[in-house]
Amino acid sequence: MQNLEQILSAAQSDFAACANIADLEQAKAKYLGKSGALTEQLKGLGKLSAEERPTAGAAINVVKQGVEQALQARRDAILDAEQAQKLASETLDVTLPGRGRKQGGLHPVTRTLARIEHLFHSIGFEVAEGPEIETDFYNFTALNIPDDHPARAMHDTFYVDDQHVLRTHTSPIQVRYMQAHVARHQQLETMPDVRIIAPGRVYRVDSDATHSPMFHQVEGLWIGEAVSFADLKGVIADFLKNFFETDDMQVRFRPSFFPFTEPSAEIDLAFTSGPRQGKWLEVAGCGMVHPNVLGHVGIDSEKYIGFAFGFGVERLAMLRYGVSDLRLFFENDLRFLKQFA
Ligand code: 2NL
Repeated sequence: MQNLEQILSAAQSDFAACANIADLEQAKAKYLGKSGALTEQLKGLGKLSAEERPTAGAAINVVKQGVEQALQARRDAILDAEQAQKLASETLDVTLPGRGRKQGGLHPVTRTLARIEHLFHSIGFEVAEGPEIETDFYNFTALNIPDDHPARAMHDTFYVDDQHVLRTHTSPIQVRYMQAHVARHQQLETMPDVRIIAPGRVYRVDSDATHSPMFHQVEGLWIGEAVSFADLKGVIADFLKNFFETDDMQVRFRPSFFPFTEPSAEIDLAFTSGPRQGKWLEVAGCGMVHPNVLGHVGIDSEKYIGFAFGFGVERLAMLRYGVSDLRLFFENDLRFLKQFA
């Protein structure tokens, strides 16, 4: 029979040599398992006489308790060490200063769009939207732009396929709106005015210091039974003075040509005070909607008349914020963009 003292000290040194719980469970089986050293000792009791048995049994139990104690102590030590290592590797220094909250901001073109929409909305214009991929009909034909017009040529227009283009202006939004408006009110004797602006991205094959292949436009449209060029002048002058926050401004309408308006004009403004005083700046195009355009959407041009205009949003943003290069809007340099946040 193996010496009980030896079993205890062997167990203690075996347990001490275990570095993790799995090893420890293996070592435990050597002593307390089904054929472990102590289990064998207990089995051996049967061979002893009735007088010897109690003393021997008690001695085995003392050692068994010692082994279990050593096992639990080692188990606790291993778990403590694992916990300590985990804490050390996941150190969190709660005394570090906070990183702060980074505040985002709106792009200057987005801010300008919002400002334009707000101002027109305040005088009763609805904001309309439409697809950026348009059909040839909505982008050109409905706008009285003939098949051989240079704007249709490959070098100006991004073609998606034979019949689809990336819209070159936001006019198709207005064409779609007028069609739907006519359909909505066709059973009525007289239809309500169309009074909308059409903001959005537009695309042209053009890229240099003053042209970007994608830019933004806001077009506007007012159709009714007696909408005149005088109304156009009033709406535009009022808008420009509010947009630039000054009454010190002259606005002039310079004769021009567009296929979709007749007569047509370029809109120029000049500040009459401040550093930019006296210099005429071109800001938009406009005119009375061409009868052929009204005809394409089923509006009787003998009964209804109105005006349309188109602004370049980047152009307005450059003038309002004093930005000298269009490309700054598209490079996304945060040093530039942060100035508008
Ligand atoms: C420009 C010129 C303009 C329009 C846009 C328009 C829209 C419809 C009917 C008639 Cl649905 N006209 N839009 C009219 C005149 C000028 O924009 O140079 N914009 C930057």
